[in-house]
Amino acid sequence: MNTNLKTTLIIGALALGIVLLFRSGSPSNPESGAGTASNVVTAAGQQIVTIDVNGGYSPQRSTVKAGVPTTLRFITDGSYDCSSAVRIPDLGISKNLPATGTTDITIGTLAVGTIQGTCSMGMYSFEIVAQS
Ligand SMILES: [Cu+2]
Repeated sequence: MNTNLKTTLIIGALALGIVLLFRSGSPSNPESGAGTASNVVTAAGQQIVTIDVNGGYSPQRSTVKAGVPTTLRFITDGSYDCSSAVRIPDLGISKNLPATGTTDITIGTLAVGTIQGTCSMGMYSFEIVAQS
């Protein structure tokens, strides 16, 4: 009985230690660091901007390079709110996204400046900032 209790305590302490080690290791993961990872990936001469759509747009601001072919990749996942109806008036874009899925919208090359996008009601917004 006494030995069992000791064993239980030791196993419990070890498990707690492993959990703490795991948790303290997480924030140093660069991909999960808030605000540090970019949502813009450049591959084969074009840049892909990934935007999560669900009750708004995340991130709200994306920074891209002007003059580089650009694709906006909207990710929906059970997004039944109006943010799934994307409007980018500056580019003449109006698109209804599926409730769940990946939708690429090719927008060509941007000039230096900021493009505004919104949901169909103008309630949620995002912007694409093109820099030289
Ligand atoms: Cu809306």
